[in-house]
Formats: sequence, C-alpha cells, structure tokens
Amino acid sequence: MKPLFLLASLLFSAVFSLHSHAQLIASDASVRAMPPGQPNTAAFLSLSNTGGRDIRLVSAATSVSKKAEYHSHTKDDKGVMRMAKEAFVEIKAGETFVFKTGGHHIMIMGLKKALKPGENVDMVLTDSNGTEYSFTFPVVSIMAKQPSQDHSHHHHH
Ligand SMILES: [Cu+2]
Repeated sequence: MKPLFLLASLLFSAVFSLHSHAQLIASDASVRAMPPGQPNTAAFLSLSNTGGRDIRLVSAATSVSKKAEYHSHTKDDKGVMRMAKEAFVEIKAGETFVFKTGGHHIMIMGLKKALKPGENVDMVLTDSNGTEYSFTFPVVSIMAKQPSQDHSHHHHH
C-alpha cells in the first residue's frame, strides 16, 4: 500500500468508528432558566439508544457550571418529593430514556453565570466505556410550557 492511501484508509476508519458510537439520539432537550442568584438548574431530554448494546452513562459535564450530576426524583415515606444523586443512568439497547420534570434530570450545579432563555448549553455525557456524547440544550424560561405536578407527567410519549 502507498503511504498516502494507507493514511486515507486510517482516517476513514477513524471517522467510521466515531460514527458507530453515535447511537444516542437526543430529542426535547432543554435547560431551565433560573432567576438570578440561583446556583443550580436542571437539564431535561429524551435519549434514544439506537445501538445494539446498553449504554450506562456515568458522568456529565458542561462548561456553564462547576459540575453536573444525574439525579432522580422519588417520593419519601411522607410523600415528599426528594432528589437523589444517581451513580449512573442506564439506557437499554433500542429503548428511550426520558429525563423529565418530576423524574430523572441532569442537575447542573454551581452555575458560573445566570442562563438566559435563547442561549445554548453544551453538555458532554460520558458512558462507562469512556465514550463521550455531546448535546446542545436550549435554555428555556421557567414559565415556558412547564408541565405542572398534578397533570401531564403520566404522559410518556
Ligand atoms: Cu436534582
């Protein structure tokens, strides 16, 4: 093989292997704008695993905050909703995992500045193999089509 051809085929296989990792498809992504002075906010989205293997997301990071964590919302024995940090989130092959109000969410902690509606937040989610998935979240007003606690959170689709 001529060196140039070899280089081209190496580049092609690198691009191809990157592409084969792109098996998490995001939809309905949003980050909630919070009033000035609030240190934390939350990101929501649906992630569809179009690949043939389960994906275990173990970390999240964004440039707009000091850290980001996977959280769940659960009811305690007094019926009070509480957030808990989750070590990972598992997205089964062929299934869609929904981060939504009142359920799982990506907690954005230690905001470096207030986020305004219309801005975008870039976030990288990393799985247990070290594969990174990059997504862009539009910042939306806390007033905008916020599903309330007493209805619509049973609608999964
Ligand atoms: Cu939280």
